[in-house]
Amino acid sequence: MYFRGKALFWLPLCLLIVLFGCESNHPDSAPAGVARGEYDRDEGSPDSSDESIAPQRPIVLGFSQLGTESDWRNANSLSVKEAAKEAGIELLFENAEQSQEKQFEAIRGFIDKKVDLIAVAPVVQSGWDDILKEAQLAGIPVIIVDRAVDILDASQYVTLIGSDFYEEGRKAGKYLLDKMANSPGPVGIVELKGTAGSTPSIDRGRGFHDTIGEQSKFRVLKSEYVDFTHERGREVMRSLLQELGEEIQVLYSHNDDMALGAIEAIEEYGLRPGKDMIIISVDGTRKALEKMVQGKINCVVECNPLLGPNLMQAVNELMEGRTLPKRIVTPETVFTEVTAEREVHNRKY
Ligand code: GZL
Repeated sequence: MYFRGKALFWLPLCLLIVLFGCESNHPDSAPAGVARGEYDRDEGSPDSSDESIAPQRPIVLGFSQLGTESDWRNANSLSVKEAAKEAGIELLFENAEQSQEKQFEAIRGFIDKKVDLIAVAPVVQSGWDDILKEAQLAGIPVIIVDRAVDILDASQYVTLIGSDFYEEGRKAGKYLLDKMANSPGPVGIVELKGTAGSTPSIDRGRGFHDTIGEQSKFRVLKSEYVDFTHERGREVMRSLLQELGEEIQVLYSHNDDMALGAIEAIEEYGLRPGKDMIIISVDGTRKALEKMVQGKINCVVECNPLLGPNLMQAVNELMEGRTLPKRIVTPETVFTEVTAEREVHNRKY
C-alpha cells in the first residue's frame, strides 16, 4: 500500500521530468521545409556540438543583382539590403554589372558556400536552365526577383516577385490613346527599348504595341534596343533626331534613365520635350517626376523597385516551411501631368 501510495505520487512526477526534461528546441534545428545548409561559420563561433548554447544562426541569403544601370536598379539594391538588415537575414550581395556569366559565377559561389536560399534578378530571360538545375541539385531554393526567367522546368524556382511589365506597356499605350484621341494622325512614334532579351523590354514593348495597334494612325517610325542607361538614351535619341527630325511626335521610353537622356538630346535639337514631342516613360523616379512637374514628361508608368520587404517575407515564410504563390505581383500606378506635383515629394528614389 505504502509503495503503491508513494508510487502514485512519484510516478506522475517522474513522467513529467522525463517528458519536459528531455525536450530541447535545438537552437540550430531548421524549421520543417528547408534543410539548413552547413553555412561556413566564422571561426570562434560557439561549438555547435554544445547545442544548449549555440545561438540561432541567421538565415543566409545569396542575392545575384544584375547591375547598377539605373536609378531604379540602385533603389532596388538598397531596398533588398535594408530589408535584409531589418529582418536579421545575412545577405551575400553580388553585382553582375549586366553580365549573365557573372550571375552564374555568383550563384555557383552561393552553392559552394551552402547558403540557405538564393535570389536572382536575371539580366535576361533565357539561359537559366542549367544553373538553376545546379541549385536545385544542391537543395537550395531559388527566388526570382524583378525580371523573369524563361526555363523548361518551373520547379527550379519557388516564386517570381516583380511587376507585370505587359500591363505597364498597356498603361503607356492607353495614355497615348487618350492623349491623341482628337488627333487624326498619322502620329509618328519612336521607342527606346530596354536591354534586349530582358522581360521588361519584351513585355513593355508587347503591351504598348498591342494597345496602340488597334488604331492605324499610330506609326512606330523606329524601335531601338538601348540598355536602360541615361547615356545611351541620349546618344540613340540624338541619332534618331538626325534621321527623323520633327516626324517624331511621341517618344516611348522603357525607363526613366533613357527618357532623361533623350530629353537632353531633344532640347539640344531645339524641340520642347512634353510640348513639341509627347514623352512617355516607365519607372517613376523622382528625377522623372521633377521633369514632369517642369512639363517635360507627359506620363510615367510606375514600376516599383522596393521589392526588399516582399523578398525577405518570402524568405522567412519559405524557411518556416510555408508554401508560396508562384507569382507575387507588386502594386503600381500611373503618374501624369495632373498627379506629378502631388507625387514628386513622395518618391523615395
Ligand atoms: C524593371 C527593371 C528595369 C527598370 C529599369 O523591373 O528590371 O531595369 O525599368 C532597370 O530602370 O534598369
